[in-house]
Amino acid sequence: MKTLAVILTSIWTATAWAELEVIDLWARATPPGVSTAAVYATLANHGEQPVVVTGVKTPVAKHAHLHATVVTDGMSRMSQQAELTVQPGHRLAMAPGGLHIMLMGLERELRSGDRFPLTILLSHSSTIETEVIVGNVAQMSAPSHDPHAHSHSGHHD
Ligand SMILES: [Cu+2]
Repeated sequence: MKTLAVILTSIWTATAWAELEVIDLWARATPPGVSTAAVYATLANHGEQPVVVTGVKTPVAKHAHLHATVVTDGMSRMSQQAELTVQPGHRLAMAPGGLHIMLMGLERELRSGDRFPLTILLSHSSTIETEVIVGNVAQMSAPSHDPHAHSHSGHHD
């Protein structure tokens, strides 16, 4: 019975994070010389327990933080969030002007069409390996026929 209990525990641990779906993960392309970038995604919790995102990391940036954009006295500021909780059955949308993942100290320029890995850290030491696509929402839903097209329309904050 002891062995069975251990197996059940590890199955629960393995499936706990799988309940979090990461949808439409994308980053904004960066102009040359800019060392910060924002990453957006929608996190959907299909499980029955709250999922707590405690951090993010990626090889393309020295630091990656969870940020919220807050407007105080008409001034838009970003504040770092220690963690984000996605309640069971809920979706947490990260979007321009709101919650986002902030990359600081970029190791390279992010060009439209690039992909890079990003690890989402959850409580209980579990992680989700994801891949970020560089571009904008319009480009992602309707890929351009010309990969060298530099359309900057569709950016909106
Ligand atoms: Cu930010």
